[in-house]
Order: sequence, then structure tokens, then C-alpha cells
Amino acid sequence: MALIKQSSKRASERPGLTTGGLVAAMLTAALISVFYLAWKVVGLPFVPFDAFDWMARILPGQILAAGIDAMVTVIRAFNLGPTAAAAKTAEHVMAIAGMFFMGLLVGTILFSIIRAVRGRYAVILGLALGIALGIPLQLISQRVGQTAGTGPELSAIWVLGALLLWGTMLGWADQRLLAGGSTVVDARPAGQPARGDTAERIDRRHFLVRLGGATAVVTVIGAVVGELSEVRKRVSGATGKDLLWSSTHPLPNADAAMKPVPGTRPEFTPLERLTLDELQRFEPMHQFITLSCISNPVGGDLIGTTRWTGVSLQQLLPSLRLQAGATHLKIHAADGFYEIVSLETIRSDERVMLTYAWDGVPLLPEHGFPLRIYIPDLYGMKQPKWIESIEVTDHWEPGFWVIRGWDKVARMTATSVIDTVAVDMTIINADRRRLVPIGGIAHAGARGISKVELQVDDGPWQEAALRTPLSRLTWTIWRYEWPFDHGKHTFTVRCYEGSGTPQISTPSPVEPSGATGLYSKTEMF
Ligand SMILES: Nc1nc2c(c(=O)[nH]1)N[C@H]1C(S)=C(S)[C@@H](COP(=O)(O)O)O[C@H]1N2
Ligand SMILES: [Mo]
Repeated sequence: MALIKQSSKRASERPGLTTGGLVAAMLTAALISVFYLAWKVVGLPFVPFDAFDWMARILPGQILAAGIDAMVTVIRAFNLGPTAAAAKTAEHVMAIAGMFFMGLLVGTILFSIIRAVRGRYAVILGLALGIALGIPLQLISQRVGQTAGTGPELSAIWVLGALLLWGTMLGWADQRLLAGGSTVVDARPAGQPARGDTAERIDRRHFLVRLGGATAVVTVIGAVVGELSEVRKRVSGATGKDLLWSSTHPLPNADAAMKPVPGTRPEFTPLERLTLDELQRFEPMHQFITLSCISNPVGGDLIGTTRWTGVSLQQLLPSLRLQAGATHLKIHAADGFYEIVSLETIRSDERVMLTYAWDGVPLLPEHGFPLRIYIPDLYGMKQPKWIESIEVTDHWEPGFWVIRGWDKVARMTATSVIDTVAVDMTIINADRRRLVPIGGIAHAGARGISKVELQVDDGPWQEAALRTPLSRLTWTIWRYEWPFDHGKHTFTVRCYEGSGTPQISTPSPVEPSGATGLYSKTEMF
């Protein structure tokens, strides 16, 4: 009885879980910041982004789609700016927060274990935690390879080493906290009274403050210096050759006993025997193109138009020396994304294009440098950026997003949007009527737009004027002059494809085949 009482009293003197959590939070923040600094300055892997990317890839398609959908909805609801950029920022915030909370959680668990064993083996336990996390994180980061600009060995040593240090520091700090003033107690001259609770608590607080100060300095320096340093773009300056899958992987039969007779055609026929330079020696093709993301809701901004420059794949085919039986190309991207294009599509449509420039300049890193494909009429999910290699195959297979539940074909649906009801641009016509110009876009993939109509409240559908589009592959700008009327009005737009087919007016969500439904806008005048 007395024993139990005594031990429970002692337990109450020891620091609580919050203290353990605080230590874990401080050390994890410092760890993330150091990773960030090393990434920005020398190109070592940034583990939070790699881990987040990996999570996104292994997550079931449904959950991933729901997540993306929720993100787009929130960004639009709160008007957080251009969706694509806001979504990137949101992903980065989630990745860093995810790593932080993981560190906080496991660090707190470690603390409670060390507390339960009264601080014994604290450093060893911390080290073990560092290993237990470091090995999988190192493998994940290696596998995803989204952030590293350094070689695999150096990256691996760095990730593992950083986590070992983090774990060891955690263990040591937990031990130091749980020991209270033990170091001072040991040093006291024999016969002096043991220090009381208060002294221990003060000592503990001093330690926490010092640790907090040190980790805060590391965190701030990492974040600031990392931010200020030159942003290293993983792919910048790389040529097509550096990114070839075949230049970094042995072929599966590399060890086969039978060797081809010298003079036999190459067994593996990679498209990018062609380097980017060589590709650029082909006759360039320029096309004005509107590309939409399948996650773009009706009226969203995940759609854009620019001038694409590249080489028609049809024109490249002869130089690929395809074997008989080849039916598809499997396009692999540097981020693990891949899609399949049939040779039939390429042979029947010269507009399918390997693209290396947008608006006359090499693709920006975020838009697919060094190379991306264009396939008319299809959503972005079928069109890999950052092409690393192109494999010739004899069968169709579902691509990256198709496996995750999205449409096999992913043809861009017809859509029309009202961008503006320009009340401040009123026109007075010959009959002295006040006309308000209303304008926007209509788009139906590569199928063209033949007509756009506008409806005000429950009135009749009125035909809008169409502007000649930039090309048959882009959206069409329309305008309509509305006889102004005070009060609250709802404007609805609909379009017709080139063939006369009306756009689908029944609303459907973006998943799995792209949004449909009419766009409406209500305004008060
Ligand atoms: N390698 C790779 N290519 C990709 C993707 C990707 O995640 N990885 N996303 C696709 C999707 S879903 C879209 S909408 C477009 C977006 O292209 P953009 O960023 O240039 O607008 O790229 C496509 N190509
Ligand atoms: Mo997309």
C-alpha cells in the first residue's frame, strides 16, 4: 500500500505528456527546417514533400479524388486565387503539417515510453525511433525522388542521418527532463539535503527554455536562409538524355546468357534516343491549344490557352523503327505518372505532339520541362508532362489516373462560362436603349463551338456573337449585349459543339468523367 502511494506521488512530480509533446514539436520543427535549408541550398531531398507525394500515390483513387475535390471547392469558396497555384500551396502546407504532426505524435509516444521506464535507455530508444522512421522515409524519398537533386547515396545518408540525430536528440532531451535536476544532485557535496520539487521544476523549465531557444534559432535560420537561397530546379539545365529511364535502369534481361549477334537491331527502342536537341531539329509544329483539367468544375479556372510548340509524333514515327506488333506508346514521366497512347491515334491525328515550348520559350519546370505530350480533345490527365521515356508496347493498359477511378477516355466535355456582366461598360444603341455587354468563353475540346446562347431569368435563349477562335483547338470567346433592366437577374449560358450537339445541361461532378451542367450567375443592379 505504502509503495503504491509513494510511486504515484513520484509520478506526479514527473513532467506530463504536454512537456514531451512540446519537446517533440520543437525538435521536429527544427528537423523540417534543416531539411528545407539543405534542399534549397544543395538540393538534398525534402522529405515532407516526397512523403506527401508517396501518400498521394498509394492512396485509393476515391479518397484522392475526394481530397482534390474538397481542396478545389475550398479554394473557390474562399476565393483563394488561381486554383492551380492555391492547390500547390495547400499541398505544401499539408505535407509540412503532416510531417510535423507525425513527429509530434511519435515523439510524444517515445516520451511516454521513456517516462514509463523511468528514463532508462532513453538515448537508445530515441536512436531506435530515428532508425524506425529514417529507413522507410529514406526509401520513400528515394523512390519518389521528387525533390532530390543529389545522388542516391548522399541523399540516403542525409535522410537517415538527420532522422537518427533527431531521434537521439529526442531521447536525450526526454531523459534530461525526466531526470529533473539529477546532474546537479549528483554534483552536490555529500551530506547536503536533496533538492526539492521546486528546484527540479525550475531546472526543467530552464532546460526547456534553452532547448526551445536553440530549436527556434535552427528553425528560423533554416526557413529564412532556405527561402533566400537560389531556388534549385531539379530539372533545369537537364537535357532529355539525363532523364531517360533507360540511362538509369538496367534492362530486365541484362544478364541473359544468349547475347544478340552484333548487328542485330537494338532490342529496346527508346524514343529518346532522340535528345531534346535532336527533337528540336525536326520541323516544329505550332498550335494554339486550350487544355483543361478534369478536376475543373463548371466555371473553374483550371483551364488555359497558349501556343504550344513541338514535333508531331506522326512525323517522328518513321524514325522510331517500331517492331511489328507495336500498338501503343507508354509514356513515363519523372514523377511516376504515366499514360498510354495508341499508335492508331497518332497515325490518324497529326496534331498529337511532343511539346517542348510554350509561348515560344522552353516549358517552365512546373509545366513539364523538358517535354510534354499533347493529345487533342482529351483532359490533362491523359497528357504527361516531364516525359522521361517512351516505351513501345503491344497492348493498351489503364494509365495513372484511370487506375485511380477516372474516365478511360477522358474526353473534354463541352462547357461555357460567363466571365463578366459589364455594367460599367454600358452601350447606348440607336434606339437610346442601354445595353450591357456580357461575355465569356465556350469550349468543347477539339470539336469546336458552333453556337452560344444566353438566357436571362426564365426568358428565351438568345444567341451570342462568337469571336473567331485562335485555332480549332481553343476555346471561343463570345459576347452578348443585354438590354439593361434594374433588379436582380440570373444569367445562364449554354453552347453547342461544332457538330451542333448541345452541351450537357444535367449537372455532374468532376469525377469520374469531367464536370457537366450549365453555368449561371446572379447579379443585382
Ligand atoms: N507527369 C505528369 N504529367 C501530368 C500530370 C502529373 O501529375 N504528372 N498531371 C496532368 C494533369 S491532371 C493536368 S490537368 C495537366 C496540367 O498541366 P499544367 O500544369 O501545365 O496546367 O498535366 C497533366 N500531366
Ligand atoms: Mo488534371
